[in-house]
Amino acid sequence: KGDSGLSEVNLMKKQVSDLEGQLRALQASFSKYQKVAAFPGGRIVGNKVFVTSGYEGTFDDLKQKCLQAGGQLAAPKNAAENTAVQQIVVQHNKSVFLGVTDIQTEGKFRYLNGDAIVYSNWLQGEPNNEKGRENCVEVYVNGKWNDRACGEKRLILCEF
Ligand code: GMH
Ligand code: CA
Repeated sequence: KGDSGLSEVNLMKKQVSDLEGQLRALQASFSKYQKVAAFPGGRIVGNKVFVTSGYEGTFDDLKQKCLQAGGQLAAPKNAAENTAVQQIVVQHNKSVFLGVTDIQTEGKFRYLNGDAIVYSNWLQGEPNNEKGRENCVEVYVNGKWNDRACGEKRLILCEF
């Protein structure tokens, strides 16, 4: 048992060092694809990547396109994420629609999964539900949020 125990230890050492090599390769590969995701106009904040394709459309259109790509409409959940969204808006000089609406209950803004929002950055005086028909949320170049009619066309911004 003594000998076979030793060789088992040696086998495990070999397996651990193989895994270490594989992990290093994966880390290098991941780091490269993070850069790919952020070039030329994407932003990485923590584990989240914000990317636009430059497409413009209505809220339903944009939502569908982000889902189809395996992501979802951008929904910044803190100031750092909102700044990343703002930078993309500035870069394109076009407002984006967020993955935030009050379609379910007027005045109660939620993520697309139905959870109540945990962060917001409303412009003073917003949301004002102008003419009673603003259930979507756009981000201005100053990073501030405005509720806006979902049928308007805005720049797509997905998060992955
Ligand atoms: C109204 C006014 C404006 C405001 C818009 C905006 C539309 O026209 O209150 O000052 O910018 O609504 O909220 O979404
Ligand atoms: Ca408004």
